[in-house]
Amino acid sequence: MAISKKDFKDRIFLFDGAMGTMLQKAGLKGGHIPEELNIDNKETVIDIHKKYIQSGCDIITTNTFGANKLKIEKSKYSLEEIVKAAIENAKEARNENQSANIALDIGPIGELLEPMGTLSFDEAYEIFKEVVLLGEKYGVDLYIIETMTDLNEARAAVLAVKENSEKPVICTMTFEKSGRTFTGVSPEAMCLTLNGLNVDALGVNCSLGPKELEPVVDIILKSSTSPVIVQPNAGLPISVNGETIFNVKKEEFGQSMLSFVKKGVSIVGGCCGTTEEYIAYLKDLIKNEAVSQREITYSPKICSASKVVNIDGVKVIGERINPTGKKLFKEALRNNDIDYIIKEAISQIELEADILDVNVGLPEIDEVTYMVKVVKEIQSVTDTPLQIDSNDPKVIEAALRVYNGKAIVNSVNGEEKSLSTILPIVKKYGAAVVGLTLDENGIPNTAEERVAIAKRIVKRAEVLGINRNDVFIDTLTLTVSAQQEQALETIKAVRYIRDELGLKTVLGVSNISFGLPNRELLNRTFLTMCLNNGLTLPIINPKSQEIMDTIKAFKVLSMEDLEEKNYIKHFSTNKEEPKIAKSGEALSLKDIIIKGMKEDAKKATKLLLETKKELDIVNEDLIPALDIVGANYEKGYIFLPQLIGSAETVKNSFQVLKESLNSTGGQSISKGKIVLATVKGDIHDIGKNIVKVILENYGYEIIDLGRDVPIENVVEAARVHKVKLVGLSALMTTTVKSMEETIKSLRDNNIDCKVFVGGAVLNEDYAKMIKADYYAKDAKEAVEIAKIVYTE
Ligand code: B1M
Repeated sequence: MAISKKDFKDRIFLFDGAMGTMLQKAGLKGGHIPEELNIDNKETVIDIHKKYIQSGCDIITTNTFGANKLKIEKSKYSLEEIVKAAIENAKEARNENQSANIALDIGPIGELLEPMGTLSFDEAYEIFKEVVLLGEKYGVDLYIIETMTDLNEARAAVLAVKENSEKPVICTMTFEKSGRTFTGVSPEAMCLTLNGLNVDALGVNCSLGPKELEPVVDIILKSSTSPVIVQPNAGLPISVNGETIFNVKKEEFGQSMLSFVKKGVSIVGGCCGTTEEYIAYLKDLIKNEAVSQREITYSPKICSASKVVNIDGVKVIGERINPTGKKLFKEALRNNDIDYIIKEAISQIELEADILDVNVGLPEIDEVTYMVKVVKEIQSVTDTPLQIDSNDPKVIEAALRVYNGKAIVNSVNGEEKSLSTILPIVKKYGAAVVGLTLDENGIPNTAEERVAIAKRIVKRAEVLGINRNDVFIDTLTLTVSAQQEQALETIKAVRYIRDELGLKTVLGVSNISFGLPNRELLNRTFLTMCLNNGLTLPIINPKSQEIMDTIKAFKVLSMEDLEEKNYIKHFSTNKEEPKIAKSGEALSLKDIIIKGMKEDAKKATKLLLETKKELDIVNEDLIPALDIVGANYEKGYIFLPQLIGSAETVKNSFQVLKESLNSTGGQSISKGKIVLATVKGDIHDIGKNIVKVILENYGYEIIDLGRDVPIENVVEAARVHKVKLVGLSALMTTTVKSMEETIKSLRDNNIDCKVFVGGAVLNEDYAKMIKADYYAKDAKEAVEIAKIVYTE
């Protein structure tokens, strides 16, 4: 009988092992598309499925890991032919044991999504949807999305299943030793986001051996409200007498998996290197196990892909991304000046906002398009979670679709229309929501009436399956100059919500003081009174130092800032003043690069060119900024999306430098040809591109082979163009080896040329060791080398 969504909560399930390594073992040679074997060598695929079924697994996985439009572009078969054959093979193997279920395997697309790559969320969704529709057409029992490293890609795949199928869906991601995925996703952020999307199980696959995965599994078990699945590798691959084996034996693998089951993991299986023997051994160990109950205390948390904000105390929501009452902001929206908005985001974060409210509602702009754009841009430069602020359900849904994490929706209210349109969207995307205590009759005068509306909102949310702790109640700040008695009613309602309903509260604080002098004083005093009565999420202007200082002081007095650590850190006399990205104020090019403000980079570079030479800008601004970015990345302060954001910013700056160089110093007669390449395995090409432009500027003709260049392409280019000089760049310790092999291949093929090498990872000694003729520290030295070679 086909598996149901409920089954995962009630019993232990055993998945199979890894199709990929089994196919390799069966003789699959590198360079083939493994999914073609569903047609070309179906017996082998069926045999692998049968082996796993015989070893006792409950679910087998189709041979479709790479079956998507992009990955099989070069295949002789269509996507439909491949998926159909894969499902038929699994069905044929199932004749062995009709109780085995068939999961359609969905792997990563193979191209990065924005902002790390160029694929849009919608394109990714469509690619996954195509596969899911084939799964439905040819009949699978469930879907497993696996080996994901980008949370947004995982989200696109989950939505593609949920919107096109009723079948259960499992999603697993792959974590590195650092405890995060390659793009910086934390296990907790994965759980919050995928639980919100209502997956039927989630967890981790591939990555490492089971022991190394334990810390990640422990976090997932504590965080996930969905059943948890674990499918590790059989350790690391090692080569013994030319054969690849994995260093964790089936006994060790099985015992680790059993301990996971005892802790509460309810779906187990294997990834790379786990043959049928591993699965059979594991089956034997877990056959009498029942699902171990886990203690999960649900606390309200929101997140981006790499940062979780626990609403366990006062958290500041920055209010500045909102055109209301802000002339400059309105102008920025009308002029499509995204950098202005990004600056508002960055400066609020630097001033310690925990969450950013995002509101782009202006009657004359297309709010849906703009909201999506702003959400995407903000999440490419920062990992601070967002609050999506709009009245329009279409805007909210469009923003939640691209938001990479668990957001807050601002807001729903007690009106029937609002409840019935906003809450289903909140539920579908797994967001938290602000509940405004007003309804068809407007804002009630008394605290009791507001609390009654709050109760109604919470009840409706719960009916839809939204956890009541994810509803943050806004008891509404009214202007004290118009309705003086209302301030105390608002505060009373805050206290009631905390004490009687046990929920978190939100208030836009500064409304209190409209129309009165010394607004800061009233705002600050009202804020203190509210905080003391339980306000958790003040929506405020982080640029107001007095307000922010008040919150810091409150946290000390309310025992939230234990041992006054944060207070002392902030107010100690010898702390460094942060450089704040104030809107309207010019930042240095270095800061612009560090913050990833792409558009501002061009302006700042042009300005600098008035006082500095191009190469000085490279050496004194670009490289030092990227050094800081690199160090922040290494320390885990920023993650891949931000690293890429800074790299893109440098590209914009360098484009301006290049134009300037070409307009001033270009020389028309070639002094000689030079082949340049960033070596195989390395995609860092900023440095190589600088070297290229400078050499061209000195009159050399550059044959630029690009980055990640195969050894044979370098050899071929050097031969065909009969160059006297080849330049190779490498930025990573791991790719110096590939540089050495490229040099060796040039020598072995008797190419009569000199080789010079460069890149931050090299030095004179390394260059000698890998048998390069010259080492260039920077672009200037590259020119010196070219002069020597071409005047010899
Ligand atoms: Co990455 N990256 N990166 N990265 N990245 C480094 C190199 C790293 C040191 C960061 C860190 O962890 N601290 C680290 C390498 C660690 C190591 O092996 N020692 C690293 C890593 C780990 C990675 C990834 C693996 C991250 C990941 O995906 N988890 C991944 C690698 C992918 C791959 O290559 N297979 C990756 C990806 C990226 C981005 C795509 C995001 C981006 C590159 C964008 C691009 O190049 N198009 C990027 C960036 C920007 C960096 C840092 C921050 C900056 C590099 C740079 O452009 N510097 C870098 C940290 C750092 O260097 N501080 C880092 C500025 C550039 C002008 O300097 O290239 O040294 P440089 O060039 C100088 C000189 O060295 C010399 O002249 C230039 C001008 O003076 N020179 C030559 C260079 N080549 C020359 C050739 C010559 C002559 C002189 O003759 C031929």
